[in-house]
Amino acid sequence: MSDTPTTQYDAIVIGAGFGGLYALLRLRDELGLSVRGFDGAGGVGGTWWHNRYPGARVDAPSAPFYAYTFSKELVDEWTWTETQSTSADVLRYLDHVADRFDLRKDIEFNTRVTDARWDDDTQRWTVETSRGDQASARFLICATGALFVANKPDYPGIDDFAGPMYHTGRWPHEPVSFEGKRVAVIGTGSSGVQAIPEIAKTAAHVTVFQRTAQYSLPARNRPLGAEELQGYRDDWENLRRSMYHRGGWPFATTRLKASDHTPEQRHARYEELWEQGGIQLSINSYVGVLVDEELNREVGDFVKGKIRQIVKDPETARKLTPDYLFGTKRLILDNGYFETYNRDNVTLVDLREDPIKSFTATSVLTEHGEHPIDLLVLATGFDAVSGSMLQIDPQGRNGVRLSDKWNERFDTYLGMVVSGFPNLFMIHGPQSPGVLYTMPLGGERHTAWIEACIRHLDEHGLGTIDTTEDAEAAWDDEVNSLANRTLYPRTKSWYTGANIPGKPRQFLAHAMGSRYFDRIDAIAADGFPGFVFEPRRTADRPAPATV
Ligand code: N01
Repeated sequence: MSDTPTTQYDAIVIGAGFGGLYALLRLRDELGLSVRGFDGAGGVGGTWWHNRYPGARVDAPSAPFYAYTFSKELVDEWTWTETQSTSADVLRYLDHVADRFDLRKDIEFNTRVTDARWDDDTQRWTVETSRGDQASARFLICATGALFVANKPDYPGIDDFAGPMYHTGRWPHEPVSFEGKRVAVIGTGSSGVQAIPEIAKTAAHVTVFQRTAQYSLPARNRPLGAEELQGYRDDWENLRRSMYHRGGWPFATTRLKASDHTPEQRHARYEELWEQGGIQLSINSYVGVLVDEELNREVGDFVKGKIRQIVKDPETARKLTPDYLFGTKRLILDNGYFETYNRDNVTLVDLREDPIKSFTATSVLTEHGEHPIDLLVLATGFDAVSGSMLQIDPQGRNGVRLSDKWNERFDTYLGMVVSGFPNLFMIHGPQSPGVLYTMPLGGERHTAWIEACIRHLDEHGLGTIDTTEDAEAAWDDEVNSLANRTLYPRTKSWYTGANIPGKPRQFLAHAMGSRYFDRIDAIAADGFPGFVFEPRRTADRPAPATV
């Protein structure tokens, strides 16, 4: 660390997305702490600041639920216009939130936290930033994003390609024109599936390079009428309550069992839910789609049948047919993805049959051919969940780095704290529900827990909170045993770290969203079992920072 003078705060919040903005607000306005936020981006938005690729939308029927729930006034004053919000809409909303709650003045934008180090003597974290400044605080809140560190494939010669190359997760803010261009898209996860139909509308040609065929359901996005939105506002308390208890969404989850219906009745139900679109087929068909393999295969076969119906060329339809268990990779919602393959200007290359060998300045070379291109889009995903924390790689007690601690497993307690890293809290960390829950609401609930924890420390004259390896081992058992009751671990996905070469394989999320949050609330109410505390060594809070 440099010798630059260090500015003192009570808390530092890394990240100005949904999670970080709310943590800043609560810690500042409810606890009265001096708080400094940092974000490498030029404005608020977190993941949304960077994911502005064509077609980028929330991958759920989002409005008005993919938003903050804490303020009824905010719900009343914000008008969502479509059922599946665009990236631009979400950014506008977060800009509004930042202004409404006067958050910007406490955030340094265009400023990455490049290092963080714990000092046991002062019981404080010191961070260093990309501007070469230092700041120190009792608490380090890491709202660094589950889908932040872009994964760039290391194909031979990829950097020899002379045309523009864009990663969907790092999309430029200037408009990108595809007009008249031959475009290659590598990757068919949510980002690729959202982007491909939009790009195909204006490009001369789109060649899609697919490694794994995906399940995707029709989003059935539509305008959200004023009356419908008002209905949600009027019923907000009920909706919010059901979001708390239904995996983060208020939509009814079915109690029907597959055995309640005949195969014909089940098929009719799948048809109906397919027509309704969104995540209905997965959450509202029958209990246990992600647990019961036979049921899962039946639902998966139904979707495969739909792909065959939509895609006119049987060979393309065959290549687009997934061969893994339904929903065990992140389920995708699309607006005309499979239909796009009926266009004359779209070609699919199945990388399992025709792998990429290398790139030239003007083309992609595969085993069986050359594909001349003008523009390359990498929709190749993220070093998910753990990647953004490891990019900072904080140094905890005894000089141990997080990368030392996490070299074989991403151990945490409650998905929020790591032993040896006192007073560091992760929002949406590994082994918390994160991406399996509605993230804005999950961030609110994590923040409420952190707030309760800081109150507990202050009320009891405590300086540090840490956990133990025993608590982490027990948590690891719990997370694994829950995951192993589902079909998720059976598939290679970013949920299990399998998308990144060399990354430890581990199911990265706690699979019981709402019950997880009830559980951590109970732990807080119970006096924080599984944690260890030390008395505060400095009597006074540092004076509020002057900057
Ligand atoms: O990333 P992905 P994404 N060569 O990892 C392929 C969220 N999201 O950016 O399946 C060739 O899902 C890879 O192939 P495979 C959402 O939660 C949210 O699309 O690993 N291909 C896959 O097809 C989503 O799940 C919103 O075999 C390579 C694709 O690239 C998550 O972000 C909107 C490759 C990557 O798919 C990630 O989605 C959009 C290689 N070397 C997305 N490496 C919101 O609502 C990877 N692939 C916030």
